[in-house]
Amino acid sequence: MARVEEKTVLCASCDIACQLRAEVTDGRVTKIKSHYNPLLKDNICMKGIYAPKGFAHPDRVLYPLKRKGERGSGEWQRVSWDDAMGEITDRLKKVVDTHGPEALAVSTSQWNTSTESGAGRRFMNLLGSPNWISGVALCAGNTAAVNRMVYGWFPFPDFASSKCIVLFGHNPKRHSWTPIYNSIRKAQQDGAKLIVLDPRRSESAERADIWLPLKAGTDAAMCLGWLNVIIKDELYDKEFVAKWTHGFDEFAARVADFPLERVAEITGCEPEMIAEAARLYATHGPSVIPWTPITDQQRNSTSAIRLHASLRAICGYLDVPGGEGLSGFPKDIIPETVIEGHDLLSDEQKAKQLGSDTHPVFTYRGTAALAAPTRRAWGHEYANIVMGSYMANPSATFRAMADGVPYPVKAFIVLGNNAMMSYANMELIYRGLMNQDLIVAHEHMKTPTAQLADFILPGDSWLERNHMLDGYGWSNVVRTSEKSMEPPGECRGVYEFWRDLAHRFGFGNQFPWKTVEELYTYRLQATGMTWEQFVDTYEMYLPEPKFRKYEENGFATPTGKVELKSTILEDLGFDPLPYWREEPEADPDYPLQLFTGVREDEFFQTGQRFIPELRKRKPDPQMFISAADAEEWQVVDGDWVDVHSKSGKVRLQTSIRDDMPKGLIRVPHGWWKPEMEQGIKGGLSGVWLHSDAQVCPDDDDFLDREQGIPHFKGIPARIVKVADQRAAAE
Ligand SMILES: Nc1nc2c(c(=O)[nH]1)N[C@H]1C(S)=C(S)[C@@H](COP(=O)(O)OP(=O)(O)OC[C@H]3O[C@@H](n4cnc5c(=O)[nH]c(N)nc54)[C@H](O)[C@@H]3O)O[C@H]1N2
Ligand SMILES: Nc1nc2c(c(=O)[nH]1)N[C@H]1C(S)=C(S)[C@@H](COP(=O)(O)OP(=O)(O)OC[C@H]3O[C@@H](n4cnc5c(=O)[nH]c(N)nc54)[C@H](O)[C@@H]3O)O[C@H]1N2
Ligand code: SF4
Ligand SMILES: [Mo]
Repeated sequence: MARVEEKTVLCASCDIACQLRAEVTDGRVTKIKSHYNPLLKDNICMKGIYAPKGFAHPDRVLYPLKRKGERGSGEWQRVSWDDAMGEITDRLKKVVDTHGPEALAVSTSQWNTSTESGAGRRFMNLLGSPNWISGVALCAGNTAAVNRMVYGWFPFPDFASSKCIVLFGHNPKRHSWTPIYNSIRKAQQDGAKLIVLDPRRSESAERADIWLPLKAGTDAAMCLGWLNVIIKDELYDKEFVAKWTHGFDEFAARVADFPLERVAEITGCEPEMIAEAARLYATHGPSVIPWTPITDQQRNSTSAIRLHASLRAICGYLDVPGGEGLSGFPKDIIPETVIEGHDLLSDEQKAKQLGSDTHPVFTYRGTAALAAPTRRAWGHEYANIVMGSYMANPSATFRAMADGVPYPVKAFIVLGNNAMMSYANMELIYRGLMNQDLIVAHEHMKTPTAQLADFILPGDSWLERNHMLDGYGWSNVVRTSEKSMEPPGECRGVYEFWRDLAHRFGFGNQFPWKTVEELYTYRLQATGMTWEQFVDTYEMYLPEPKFRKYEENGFATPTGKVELKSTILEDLGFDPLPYWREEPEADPDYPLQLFTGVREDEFFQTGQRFIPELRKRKPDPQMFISAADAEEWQVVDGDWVDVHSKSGKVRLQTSIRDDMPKGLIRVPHGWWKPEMEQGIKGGLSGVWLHSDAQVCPDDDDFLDREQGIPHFKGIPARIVKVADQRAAAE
């Protein structure tokens, strides 16, 4: 008789971390199901369902691999963990001895490697390198850092009790961020209004009470328009503003520069519609503006995010039921940032963090003024929410890797992150990777990034490890995930990697926890439980909700108030008020605009394209275009085209869609073809054909000023139909 049991797990096939149930038959996971808890029921998508297929794929890397021949040769030899770690240590020591510890850069994912529990940063801080980057620089982490500047934490929406939900582009679907999609649908069923701002008639736009089809990249201007209406019509919470905000008069004067006619011209929306949406938001509350990656990825990103924060604050929606909660650290649990040990890194090394001189917002320099206020309000100095504070700037890091400016970076460790395709300016990233003395990739698959490594180390998967997730340091809900099966081959977790490296570097006394479970037990000490007892007792550990917590200790900002006018930005030499930065002058050679995005149901970012059941549903990358543009550019459905920007081109298949506005095309993120030939000579599995990172520029015009993150929403573009259609289709 087969032995069947069920475990509660946290899916890490995307970053929303649904709590699911794994059916285990004779020690192997045979099925993934949604949780029986009615609140979690149906929080599952096809990526979660097919995850076990992916983890059992014959191409998964199961043993440590060492490169044979030149970098990118595509040839590997199997080595033992001990040999791999020994050689990695020797080579990293050599880099550090020659160039200093800052010559190590690390790039990680925020979710699939979060079982490290802060160990990676701890190692780097002990070694002396501040050069840590991640996709969170373009996704939530940077929003968290900017929100901290305004009111000291990154709020989380209370969908269940909200009366009005505003989606700036963000478009959760049945198979994209399923729990958020379910929460929004439920709130709508309970009577909440939905306002959607999207240049495209998205699925969310279809269900909205108000849809504002704004021009791509104009979200900050739109917010200034809303604020203009709200302040002029006195629809804001005057008591809160008087008591709890800093710089309201100057903020209001800036907003007054944006009358609706001006905003209508910038955004392309009707002034009456803009006013109607603003009034609904302000008067039909409590309202929420859930986090959106769209404003994470714009040249006006810092202003747009600050404006969202300011809207929440002045309308009185901060830390109230149905509004947006500022949770603080989890109760009774040592936060991950304490394990990260940012006080172990000297001020001298912190000052070397790449990009912090020009684009400081999420670096040590930009967040320094928050240390004392964060301790006052929340009890700890470092709040690394969504790992988005204390980061180096990605573009500056790749420049240091490629050109040695301002100093060389010569060793790169990449964990659960397909770095080559996951930032802007792929050509620069490639040059940076090719100029390294050591690249280590902790991975499941031979991604284009891993193909350029010296060592590929086999990572475990979320079914094969225990996990205690502290809400990415964002919410104070702690959730647990039980190991459901043994990792195959010699796959190992990221914690083990960092601990092993730390011991080899002589930092063993700072890594006393032999396993990540021991570290969890250490973090849980105030609960009086071991990890084993905790996971047996709790799937979810959450404190009683408390509201208006700022009334006790103020906001975690230098003034203790909501900084509508930022003392931090002022001190850093930036405009302390949110502003609108005009688009660069139009270039007649690139008359279209492209954006990257519209996530695909089947895949998470650059992943999953090797899973046949999913790939069959979406075999090729598609460019969305309106019928009018298609006619003008003489392409028909199914045509292969090269979409060009000034930085490069990407090959895509035409899909004519009536949800697309004229002048704007969609470029999908994350396409490579695992079935194509590996290695540099083979084209790194199609990355030079299909990766969107080729068309994303990172020169000054297309970088946000304060954070230095790239603009993905409105890049000047043109289309060239591929001459040999048959060859392109192969
Ligand atoms: N050019 C461009 N860049 C972007 C974006 C864009 O639109 N365009 N989008 C941005 C956004 S929104 C995000 S969220 C980021 C995402 O960027 P990434 O964090 O790089 O996410 P993925 O592309 O999914 O790559 C994750 C990798 O981890 C591997 N992996 C999966 N699970 C595990 C595990 O448990 N252990 C280990 N060791 N490896 C694992 C997968 O095989 C995969 O190669 O990219 C950002 N970068
Ligand atoms: N199945 C699946 N689900 C996923 C992911 C995945 O890869 N696959 N990725 C996850 C991750 S990491 C993220 S970050 C999210 C991203 O998911 P979403 O937040 O939904 O983002 P996108 O799907 O990229 O784009 C959403 C909408 O933004 C609109 N848009 C484009 N430019 C602009 C603009 O300038 N302003 C405004 N207001 N709207 C604009 C587009 O038309 C599109 O309809 O999805 C998550 N969920
Ligand atoms: S939405 Fe899908 S991929 Fe993401 S955590 Fe939930 S089940 Fe996993
Ligand atoms: Mo993301």
